[in-house]
Amino acid sequence: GQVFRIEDYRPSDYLIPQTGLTFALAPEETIVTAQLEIERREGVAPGTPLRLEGDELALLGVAVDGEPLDASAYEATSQLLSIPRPPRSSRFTLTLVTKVDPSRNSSLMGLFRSNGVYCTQCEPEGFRRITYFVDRPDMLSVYTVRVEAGEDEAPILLSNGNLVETGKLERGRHFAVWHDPFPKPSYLFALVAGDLAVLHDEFITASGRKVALGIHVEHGKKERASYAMDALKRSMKWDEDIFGLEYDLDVFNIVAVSDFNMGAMENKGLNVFNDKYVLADEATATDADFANIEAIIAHEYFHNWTGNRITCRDWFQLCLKEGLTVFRDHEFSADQRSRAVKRIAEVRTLRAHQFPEDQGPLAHPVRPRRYREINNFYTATVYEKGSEVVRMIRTILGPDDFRKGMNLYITRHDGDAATIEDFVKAFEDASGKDLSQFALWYHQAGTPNLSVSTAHDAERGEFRIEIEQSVPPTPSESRKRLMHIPLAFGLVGPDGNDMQPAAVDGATVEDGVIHLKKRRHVVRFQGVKERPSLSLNRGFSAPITLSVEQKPEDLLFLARKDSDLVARWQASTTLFTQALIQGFRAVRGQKQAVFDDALVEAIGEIAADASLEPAYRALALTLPAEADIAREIGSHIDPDAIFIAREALSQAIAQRNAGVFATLYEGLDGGAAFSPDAESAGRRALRNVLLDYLAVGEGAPDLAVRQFETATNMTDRAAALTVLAHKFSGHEKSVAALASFENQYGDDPLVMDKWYQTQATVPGAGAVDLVRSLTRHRGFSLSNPNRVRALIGTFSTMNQTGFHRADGAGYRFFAETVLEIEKRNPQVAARLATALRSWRSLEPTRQAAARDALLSIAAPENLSSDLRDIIERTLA
Ligand code: B3K
Ligand code: ZN
Repeated sequence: GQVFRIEDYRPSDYLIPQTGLTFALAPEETIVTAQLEIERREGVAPGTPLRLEGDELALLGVAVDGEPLDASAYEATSQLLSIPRPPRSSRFTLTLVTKVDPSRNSSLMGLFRSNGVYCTQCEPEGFRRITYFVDRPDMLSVYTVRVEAGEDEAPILLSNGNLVETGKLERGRHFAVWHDPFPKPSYLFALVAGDLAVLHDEFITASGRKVALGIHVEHGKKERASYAMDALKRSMKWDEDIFGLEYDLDVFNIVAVSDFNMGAMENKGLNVFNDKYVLADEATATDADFANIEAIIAHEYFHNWTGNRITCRDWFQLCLKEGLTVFRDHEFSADQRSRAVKRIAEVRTLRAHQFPEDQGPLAHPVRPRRYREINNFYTATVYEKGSEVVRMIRTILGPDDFRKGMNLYITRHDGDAATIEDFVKAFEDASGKDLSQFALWYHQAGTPNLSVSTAHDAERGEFRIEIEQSVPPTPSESRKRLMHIPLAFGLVGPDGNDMQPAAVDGATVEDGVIHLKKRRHVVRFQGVKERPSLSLNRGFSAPITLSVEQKPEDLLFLARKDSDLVARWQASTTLFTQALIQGFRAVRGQKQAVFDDALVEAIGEIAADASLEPAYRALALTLPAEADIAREIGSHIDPDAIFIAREALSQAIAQRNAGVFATLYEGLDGGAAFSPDAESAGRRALRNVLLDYLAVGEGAPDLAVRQFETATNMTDRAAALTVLAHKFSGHEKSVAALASFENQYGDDPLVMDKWYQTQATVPGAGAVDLVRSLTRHRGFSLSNPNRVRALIGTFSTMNQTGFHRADGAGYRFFAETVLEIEKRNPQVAARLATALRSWRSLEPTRQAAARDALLSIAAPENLSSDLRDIIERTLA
């Protein structure tokens, strides 16, 4: 396939200041008439050939300035329309008529139908599946869109911007005309038409603009959209309060559809959502669902400024809108919930998704320089690491200069298609700081490692920290440059309070942050009589790994006392990880895994520490996932041994603390009316972690059975089901719970996804057959991305013992299924295939089996560019 390179960017020869579109919607044959006002860019020679991109298009007609074009005057394939000798005038009108088939569009890019609703997805290159266009993000155009459809089939007709006209047509059809006054790239175009229920509300902006809000969902589901509506209004207010950014149209619509390749899409004034991230009530959604809805509603809304008003010059700049907008939604959730708990959740996500990407064959810089298939670059690196980079800019500048930089970026670039260089420059100009070394975070792939050692000289009252940075090599970047890493830290004294000594190397230390810029730094602190416990990377100030020798008693101390909750959580996680790695080694050596009493006891103390919020305690009690342990071990991974070690630690903790846990569990009993707020969710989270620990020993399933049967919300019910299905797989009580769940929710696909997920993660060799049989379940379909992700995605990423079966059966099933999905939806298949990216870390037998599976996915000759790109890079 073709490789796109950032250095090949050049402005297009022609601009399209105005775009008129008319859609005559019909399920199998939709006719699109595009009227493009074309303008030759200044300095471009008259008559320069015009080339427009297409994708699987059928062209019915072309006219220039109203005159039909002779077939010899243009060349059209399904992928390209080229006019070798366009008018020499500086402006002309190009009219194009194309035909598309929304019903047979299973790729869910361009115009498709989901449960009978017409819907579009254009980012990044879906608009060219609707009409020929200069389909690139720097081609800003003002859109006027006329939508025509049958009144019965589609009473609701939506597009971007404001509604300007509606009316009736012949033969039971009607139309609506929408005009969006803000010039936008084609990837932000959207159209929705269908029979949907609407939840209405309104928002008055800070300057008094009245905005009509609408959330469109399937009939019968309006009530389930009220949490999303509430989250939307809170997002609108928050962006005004925190960033001074107001909404700019008279209407803001959200539509929920059930077939969608991703979470949601920020089309101007018309966000389209995967219904999973809109619909929620206590009976059908978990606390995690509520939190995701709040975050994604906010994320898409925030794009109105960071993405839409200021968009990307080219797709290499994707992190310009995504990293920044993730940062903004993280801050929003932190303000709405518990900041520390939110931050810990972010760290866990980053480590689980971005670190393995950055440390494997698919590693790429936050701003890549090359791609073959842009769809494969909507990655954890671009999104989550991209957000971490923005967070570090704030750490380096401080909140005031950061805000000044944001203001400057927005006033300077409103209406532009901008670059990362523009973004960084705004912060440099606003603060007077030089960010040139820092900008490497955008350009250099790989997770930096800091190797840290300390020494304390009691006599001289000196504490010394020595830090050395390194960045491991990544594909096509073997030599790395030194980075600017802001490392927040604290010296915790014996009383648990932070010491306040002066640093001798003052140049590198500022407000509790060491600014590492060289390979090696030595920082000396004076007046330190007693040896402190060193708290590092507080608040997770930099997305790095640490190699540091810390005494277990120091870590235990930090796990109890560190005033920074993120670092405190990190201390208990590090202790768990070390214990689990030792346990893993013991299991591999045919020995019994044994664990330190002090650790096992400390966990009981943390669980019962009422000074800590329950949500924090839930996190501190949660053992690292099997995949986390595998990542820390790094190579020769044997998932079965990891599983055994983890179970052993879990049981040791459960046995030692059974009494405390049981008392706590009963004391946390909800009772009160359900509320999705963070505090209540935290109590449920702690209670459900305890439930998991309590499911051992005599009468083990009973507590889970009781919770399953008496639960008054989905969080508690699903948690109990998971304990039963995972710990008592095959047990009559587990089988009964699964059957009862299916019986109750069989007609609710979003709830059934939880049922698929729970079974996809049943540990052990039996999972492959179970998952295979579930692909034939009446509610399952390989064409629906949510179903595929719930069953196949979950199995391949969350079921370490089932997927990584030593005989390779998990991989073979996976390869077959990926190829089946690819026939329908290449993007979803390509995303799924990344589950094998860490295959080289496996022990040799599994490694060979995984490689065979990858080769079998690569075998078909007509593989999509999406899947081929992933597989080739994974095998390279
Ligand atoms: N911008 C979209 C993602 C589009 C993905 C295309 N493969 C959603 C978001 O990040 O807000
Ligand atoms: Zn986004």
